[in-house]
Amino acid sequence: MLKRKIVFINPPYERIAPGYDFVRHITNKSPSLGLLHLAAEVRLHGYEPSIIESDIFELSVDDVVARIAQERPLYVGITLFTVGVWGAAAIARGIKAALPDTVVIVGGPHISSMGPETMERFREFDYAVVGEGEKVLMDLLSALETEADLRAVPGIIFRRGPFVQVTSGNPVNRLLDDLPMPAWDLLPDFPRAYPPAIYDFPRGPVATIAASRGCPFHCKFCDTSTFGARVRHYSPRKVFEMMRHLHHTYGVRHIMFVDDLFLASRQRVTELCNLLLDSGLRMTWTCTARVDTVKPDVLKLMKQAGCWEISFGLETGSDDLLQKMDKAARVEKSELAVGWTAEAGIRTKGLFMLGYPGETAETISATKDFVRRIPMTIMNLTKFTPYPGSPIYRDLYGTNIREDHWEKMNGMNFVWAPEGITVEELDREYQNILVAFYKRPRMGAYYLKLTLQYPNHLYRLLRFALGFFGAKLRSYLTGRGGVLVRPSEVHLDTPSTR
Ligand code: B12
Ligand code: SF4
Repeated sequence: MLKRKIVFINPPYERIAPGYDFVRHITNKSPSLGLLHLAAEVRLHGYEPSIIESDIFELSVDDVVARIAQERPLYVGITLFTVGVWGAAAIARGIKAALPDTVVIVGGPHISSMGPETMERFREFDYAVVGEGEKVLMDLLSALETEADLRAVPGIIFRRGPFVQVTSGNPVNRLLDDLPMPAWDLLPDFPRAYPPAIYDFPRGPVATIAASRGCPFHCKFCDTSTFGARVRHYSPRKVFEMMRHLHHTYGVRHIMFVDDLFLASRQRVTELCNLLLDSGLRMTWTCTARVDTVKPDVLKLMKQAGCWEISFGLETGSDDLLQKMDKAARVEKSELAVGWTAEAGIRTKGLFMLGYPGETAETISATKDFVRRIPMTIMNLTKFTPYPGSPIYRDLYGTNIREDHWEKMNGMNFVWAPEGITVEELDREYQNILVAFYKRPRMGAYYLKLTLQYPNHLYRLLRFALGFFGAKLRSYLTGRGGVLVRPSEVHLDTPSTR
């Protein structure tokens, strides 16, 4: 019997802001874990899935369409981040032209936050799945194949003539342990082709795991519409088994936990650490945490069990801005958590953003002071972006759709500027904050030591450095005074243009 083919696509998207191309050498190349989960699920039900990671293999829209035309699948499933919607639509149009009978299904964070609007705008997408995809996709495929009434499938969007219909309900997987393991075997050249950002891991190869889903908090810049507020966990035993499988089957040496709240349950983390310690499985790992979820004793245990780095959403050095963001923590708490983490011998990656509504010269200066005084080892600074689905999006745009901004929503473009600051000033401050943090003898010595300890990062670093100095030089030579961003290529919203 011929198997039913389904090709999953992570579409091409603008990953790097114009003027910052050199950043490509050091950024994260993790595959879509969502597609790996979906591929495993459909395979379990007799389908023949494959996965195309466009950005990682630098495939254009035409490349992807040509591959689909060759494979002739019954279905195509595209994952949508806001930044990737236009690329995905171009792919869907190409597929419709080449293979009119192939059904195009979309899902992912952008659909969870702006599904009906997207389906209205892009008629090249046939069906959309809202929220968590495993169960709903299977229900949709089964309804399509048995010609059942689509209105009975909860959590989908489809068309009836010119109208878009949304079915209510958003079934979530309550027992994550029942899901099949992500289909890592379907990824070409896994795990070597998928390194995370430079200096974010000691030794590769690396793989990602989401050990839980959901977050009950409502930080105003964050889009939590895919997994919702209810936190669900894999059991520590299952997480341990996934780690062991990755290690033994693919030689993976480092795991990046991508859960929103890895430390939400200290008991589970403690159990996982004990399993790792008892088994002697010597893998390193990193995770994300809120500053109010760490305590010295757990940190110590995590370190013993291989934890190498924790990413904290520190955001800013200003309490006033933290309050505006509805972050429960304050600067003092952040300092305490980062201090405890350093004492436990775990690195801190600080996640910051610049340009949030209410940002001023004072808050920028507070952030510069803050990043210099805490024992943080790596800093990730994104340019504030109001993602659809985040509470701040509604505050800034109400029910407007702003699809003209979607292609720029990668955290590396300013698509909105706070009152009284220009994009050029923000861009200059963006560089200044990073320089304030990295350009210190202490950091120089630290990174030199790290590079000697883990020389695998050197090649990527050199390519980045050459690119950066080249871009700076070009900026000075063309009279742009060292500014790297090219404002003519950025659509910007300011209070006066809205
Ligand atoms: C790991 C991660 C990354 C990794 C891997 C990205 C990837 N392609 O998966 C890296 C570091 C590369 C990354 C980069 C970016 N990320 Co990111 N990332 C995450 C994070 C923390 C976890 C994602 C994850 O693996 N979840 C677990 C898997 C199982 O879930 P999933 O991928 O969502 O898939 C499920 C459903 O969405 C659905 N589904 C997904 N695709 C499809 C397709 C079909 C056909 C169907 C039926 C269903 C379906 O079913 C899946 C299984 O249940 C999330 C936060 C979060 N909680 O999700 C942010 C998040 C997804 N990222 C976000 C953003 C903005 C970005 C960037 C644009 C900028 C940035 N901040 O770095 C880039 C662009 C990336 C891109 N286009 O690939 C936003 C997305 C908001 C939006 N509306 O676009 C999120 C939600 C963070 C947030 N809270 O604001 N990211
Ligand atoms: S930033 Fe983190 S804690 Fe806040 S809502 Fe998003 S996932 Fe939850």
